[in-house]
Amino acid sequence: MTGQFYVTTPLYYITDEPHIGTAYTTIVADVLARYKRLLGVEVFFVTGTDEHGQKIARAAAAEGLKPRELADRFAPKYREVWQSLDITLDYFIRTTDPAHEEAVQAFFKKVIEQGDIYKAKYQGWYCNPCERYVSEKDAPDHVCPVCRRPAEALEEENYFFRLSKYQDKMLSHLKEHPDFIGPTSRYNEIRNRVEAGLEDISVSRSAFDWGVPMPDDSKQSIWVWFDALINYISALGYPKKTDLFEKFWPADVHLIGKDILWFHSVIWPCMLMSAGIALPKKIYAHGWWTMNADKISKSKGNVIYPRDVIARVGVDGLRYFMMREIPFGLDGDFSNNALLARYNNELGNDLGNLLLRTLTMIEKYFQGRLPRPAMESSELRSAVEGLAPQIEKKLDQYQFSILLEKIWEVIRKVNKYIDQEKPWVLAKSDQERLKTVLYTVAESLRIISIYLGPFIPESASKILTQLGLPGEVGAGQFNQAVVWGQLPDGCLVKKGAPLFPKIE
Ligand code: ME8
Repeated sequence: MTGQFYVTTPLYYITDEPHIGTAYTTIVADVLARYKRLLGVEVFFVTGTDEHGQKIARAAAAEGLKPRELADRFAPKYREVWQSLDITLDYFIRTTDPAHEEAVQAFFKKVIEQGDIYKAKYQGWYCNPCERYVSEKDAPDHVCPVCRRPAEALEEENYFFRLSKYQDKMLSHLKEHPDFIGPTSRYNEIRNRVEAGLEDISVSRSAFDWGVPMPDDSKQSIWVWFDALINYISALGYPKKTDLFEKFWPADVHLIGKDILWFHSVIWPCMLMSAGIALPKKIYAHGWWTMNADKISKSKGNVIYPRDVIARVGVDGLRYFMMREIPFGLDGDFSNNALLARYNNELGNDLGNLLLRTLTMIEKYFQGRLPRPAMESSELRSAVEGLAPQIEKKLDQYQFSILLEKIWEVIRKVNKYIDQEKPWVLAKSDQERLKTVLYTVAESLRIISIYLGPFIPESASKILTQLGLPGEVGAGQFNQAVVWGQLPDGCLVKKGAPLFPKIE
């Protein structure tokens, strides 16, 4: 193993089961985690559920349930859906886990010890769906600047966190680490806001008790965001000095949606500075999946559930579409036409049919046993080999859609090679050349399926088994597995059902 990689998703609110928006962040994290493991990096991948706060308390009351009952209904749904999407998470955390609640209190005590907590009156506005305080300055119209819903008037005696104390330190950190926030447009946005000044924030609520109690004041509960952010270290065992913590903190990347960037890129780092803990290396904020330009979210009533998409295009159809359709960082529409076009054309025609026709020819011309010709180089071989060094680079730049585009350029080259070489003509005229051509195609497919494994794991594994190989490439095996020429002589292929049957 070389190196470590700690990747997290937000902890999702348990007011509903996962939808394609929350699935998106989780799939991206999974793609990264799978690639890093293949490259021999030791990975810790954490996701989970955010279960405290007024939003959950109200959602539970609306259903005649206790908040805990609502949480217990939906938290297992998250696990189930992640499993159905082939998510290879290492740890699932719930903010109601006793160990997490203890970690929150321990962290809060540390911040108190630094003199960073004081009691004062909060008089202002609060957005319940976002669980955020909305200041008069940011929203003179009292409409939440993020979700555009009316905020509620709030007047409470609360505990405040001295965010303002960390303004200079935060700004220096941003200046010294231009890669701290991605994409760059978001970095600039946050830097401008920090330059404009940080104000202290209320970090407790007194109006309801569904939260972690404040140390030494059980009438107040800790604000749900202050509580939930701490998961990124409690998942590693904080406040205990565990091996996991030593190994994986600071996190390599917190993957989030752009709606919650401020919490992650300013509030969380300032909390960590106060507690004397190192800052995460990177926060990457992606865009929103929209429907007719409206953000997909439960409260907008335009939710799409993964299972409904899976029923049509399969798990890999969904994973591929989400990773390919929009450049990471930007918004994009989840359109049915685009989904079907990518499924039928790219997965079905370009890749699925390529496998099918290759195996059909190997069965027809060589009774299914692919002979290995003398190794020769070709333009196609160079194109396939040329992708390998780009993978890590594009991943580290979060350019998933560009990477897939590049892989597809090569897949199209394989198809073109077959059309140009015409194995059906060679079968009558040149057996030696036929061997070389079919081996070149099959070997290209083998290597391409390894490149695609993290994106479409089930299908990639099926390609390998249909080529007569073990379906898995082990951790750390990537560089060795993509070396050209490893399909053995006489390899017995096993044609299966089409990988991506056409959808009308
Ligand atoms: O914000 N498009 O939880 P949440 C893309 N509990 N991504 C989307 C999306 C969409 N339409 N809708 C949701 C919370 N997401 C807090 C987080 S973390 C310590 C606490 C994704 O259930 C995106 O990653 O509202 C967004 O940041 C997250 O779901 C919000 O999930």
